[in-house]
Amino acid sequence: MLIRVNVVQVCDARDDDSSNAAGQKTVLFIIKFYNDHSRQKPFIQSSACAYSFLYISLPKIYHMHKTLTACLVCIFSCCIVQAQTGYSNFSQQSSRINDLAKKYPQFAKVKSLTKTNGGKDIWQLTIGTGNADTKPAIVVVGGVEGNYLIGTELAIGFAENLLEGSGTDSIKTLLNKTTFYIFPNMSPDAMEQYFAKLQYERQGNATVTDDDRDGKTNEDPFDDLDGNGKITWMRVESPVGEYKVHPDDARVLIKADGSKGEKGKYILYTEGTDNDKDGVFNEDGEGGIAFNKNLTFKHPTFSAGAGDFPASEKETRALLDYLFDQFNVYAVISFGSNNNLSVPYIYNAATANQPLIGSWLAQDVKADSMVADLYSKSVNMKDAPKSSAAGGDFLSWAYYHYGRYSFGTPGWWVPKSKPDTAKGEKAFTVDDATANYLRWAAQNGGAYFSEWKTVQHPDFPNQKVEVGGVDPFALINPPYKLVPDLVKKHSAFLVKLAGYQPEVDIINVKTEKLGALTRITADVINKGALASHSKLGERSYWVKRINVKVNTSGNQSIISGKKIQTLPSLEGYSTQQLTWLIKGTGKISIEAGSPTTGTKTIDVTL
Ligand SMILES: [Ca+2]
Ligand SMILES: [Ca+2]
Ligand SMILES: [Ca+2]
Ligand SMILES: [Ca+2]
Repeated sequence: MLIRVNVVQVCDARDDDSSNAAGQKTVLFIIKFYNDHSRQKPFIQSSACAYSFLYISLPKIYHMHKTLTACLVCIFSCCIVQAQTGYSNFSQQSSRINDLAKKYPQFAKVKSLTKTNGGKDIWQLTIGTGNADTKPAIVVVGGVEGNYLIGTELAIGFAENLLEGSGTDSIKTLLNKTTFYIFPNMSPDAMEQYFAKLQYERQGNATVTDDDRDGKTNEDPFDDLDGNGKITWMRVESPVGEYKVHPDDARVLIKADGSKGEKGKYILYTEGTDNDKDGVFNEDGEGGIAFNKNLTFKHPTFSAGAGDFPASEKETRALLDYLFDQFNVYAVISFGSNNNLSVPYIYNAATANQPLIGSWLAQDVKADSMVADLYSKSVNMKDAPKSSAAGGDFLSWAYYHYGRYSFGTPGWWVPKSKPDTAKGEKAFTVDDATANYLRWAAQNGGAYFSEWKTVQHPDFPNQKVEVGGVDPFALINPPYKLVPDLVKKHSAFLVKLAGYQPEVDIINVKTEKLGALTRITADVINKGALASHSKLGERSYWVKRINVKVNTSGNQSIISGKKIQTLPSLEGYSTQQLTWLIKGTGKISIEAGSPTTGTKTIDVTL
């Protein structure tokens, strides 16, 4: 807990303070209470409690300590303290999510989509106004992988930021136009391993699996050989080792390059023993099916963590069932290892034109680079690691099988460190992610690293075995103090992305009298930067096109032109001209719209 006391002003003695002699100076203090150093807003919600104004005359300032103490005791006794000093565990996440729905009932609704096999709720937050399901929508998904805690923080933090701003006109206008469906954590079973007694990076849920198909389940988990509560690495000295020490940092191992005549010294394993003596280490521990391997596009069937068939898991199934019913979704943002925001896709004609489309279509690649540009400007982070979707992943599903614009980012990565010349550091001779992390972390508050320590290992009785290395989670999750700023930047990005929303309008309406007939010409326009739907979506039943309808009545009839027609994907800021010949008199109406663009209706007098 941080208590901040601000001296606001030094002023003349208060008129009503009879104890102050005229001409004495008085100091006005404001006391604010913060959950921790990284939170930007005081946690005390009630304005009566949030600020305590103390007028203390200068001669009495020696009493200040006593007065402040009395005031603090008074405030503590009437407030509930919620400590938030690091990443939220599942129960804290659940409270944060449900609190939003309680605090902002006019904007936010929460429901549990399903429960995982581990008994944890998959929360859904819907943020919007009125009939939210009828407005164009953005989906935000966190916890795509259980070890990316930052993604869940970004998703919940976005909801919090958005709702905290819901009193402002700009956010009110946004929520009148756009709905956000937020699924903060798709991997709660796996994520809890961060908070468990034994900490290791886990992606699989609580479903029990036989990962190596030897007929036994969970028979060879990790083992904490050095007893530090974390699973790190284990290096075994061996003449046939593949790894050697990094030339610039002895704590780091890199692969020896045999083609350059380099010799390795170590075999590298994850920390543990071969419990079932099958020659493989830690091949089947707790942690079943990973959400990000359990989806339908290029499902990696038969690989560990993928599930026996796509969408085999309750959480996967529930999310897909829900989203397929939401025709109003035009973009899906996911926070996980797969990245097309800081490293946009490049068009590949050969794979894009295969019968089974294997890469983004040309028009959609353009949209990706436009949104990636917006992302880079919003978050201002460089040197993103390259990542490729491995199949069964959510980023691919949302584009190839759901037909929507799908954008993903890890949300954070270790920045490229610079050598500290004052300490005599030089640029690395070999680029390596771990060496870069250790240098960056040393300059930014300290590294999460366990020094290499020799252990007696039952599987290597006559060899030197050491346990150590970078701690789990450190390379992909920032120190928590950086989270609030990342949340702010990602929230700004999401709000700006909503500004790219496709929006249909009907303009340039002209009527010409041709005897008993009237020729009507009108432009259907997309006023948004994104197309009315993705180009790929044109092929999907689950994506609805812009529908243009002419409503006639009485003696009116349509002589030429279509009463109802659907338009192909209407590019951002583009128009399509339509024309009709109508017989009769009076008024007709023309309606154009789709779930992702909203609907516009105009009346035309014949
Ligand atoms: Ca097994
Ligand atoms: Ca085994
Ligand atoms: Ca350990
Ligand atoms: Ca084994």
